[in-house]
Amino acid sequence: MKLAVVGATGLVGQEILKVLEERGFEFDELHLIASPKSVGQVIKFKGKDYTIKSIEEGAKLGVDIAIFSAGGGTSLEWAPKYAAAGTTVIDNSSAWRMDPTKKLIVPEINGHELTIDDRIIANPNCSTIQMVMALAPLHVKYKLKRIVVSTYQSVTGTGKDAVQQMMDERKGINGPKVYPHPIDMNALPHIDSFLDNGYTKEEMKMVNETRKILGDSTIGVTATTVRIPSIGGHSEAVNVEFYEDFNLSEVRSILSTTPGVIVQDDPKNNIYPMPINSHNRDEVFVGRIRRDESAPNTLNMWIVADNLRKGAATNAVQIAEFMTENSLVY
Ligand code: 2RA
Repeated sequence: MKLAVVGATGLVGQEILKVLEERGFEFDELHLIASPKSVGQVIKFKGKDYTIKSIEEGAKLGVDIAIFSAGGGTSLEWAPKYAAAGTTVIDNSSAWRMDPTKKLIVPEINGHELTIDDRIIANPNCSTIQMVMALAPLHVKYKLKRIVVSTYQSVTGTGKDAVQQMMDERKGINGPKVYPHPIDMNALPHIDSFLDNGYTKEEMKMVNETRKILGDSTIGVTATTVRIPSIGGHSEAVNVEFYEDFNLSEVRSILSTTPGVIVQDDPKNNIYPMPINSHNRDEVFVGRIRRDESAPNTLNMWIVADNLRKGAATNAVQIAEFMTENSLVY
């Protein structure tokens, strides 16, 4: 089993390495690949030195699985080349997510769709993954009609330079800027670029990816995505209308027994999910579960997860595990 991590020096790439180590993912060879500026650098993994290789070199190594986290442009160009060479590509960018010939996978929800013929598998957007993890089991029971979501997203979702901008601002340093406005002590209702319909790409990812993962194009979804000066995870206020009525204790019990979901919902004791607690955790945390008293069959929830973990690295590694455990890799 030859494994490659493409984009190994980025925030998600680094997190993928941590997750591979923590989960004891087994391989015979590991190849770390990154952009030309990092080629030749040495990265330690499990006490062993790995020299960063170029993406061109990586394509010739006959790797079985490549986890890509190198951006959409790189993925559009290189994922098909790796796939043509027999590699199963698990891609963390948005390049393939809405391609009807590619699967968009959250293993706990639709891993069963994967087959040996899937050569490029899309990893969904972070803000979508954590939301569908909590909504999928409720959809099975009560059937989703409409979702209204507002996000509070960590700067880690933008990358290392964004974390640096926030830290620089905090120290009064006038450093390079990633965002069009200050991020520290601010909130930017602007994640990814704006589209002609007035929404951002991030907002439309939440709409389209949710429907694709849940396999139901009739679900109404509307999103407002906001960047806030936090690290450790994305938070989401989610208002969900169902076709069927629910009972709150049953909702709690469904969520409490959903693998990968942890209910933290004891407001009297100030217990609710927060990014400070989701940091470095693989689970999705749900709290503030309450009935929307202004509308029938409607629920409010607060969903928090480490966007670099379940929102990116962990989900990608889980897909790799699913493919190997089910002998779906050539
Ligand atoms: C963000 N969703 O947080 C993105 C990262 N994929 O900006």
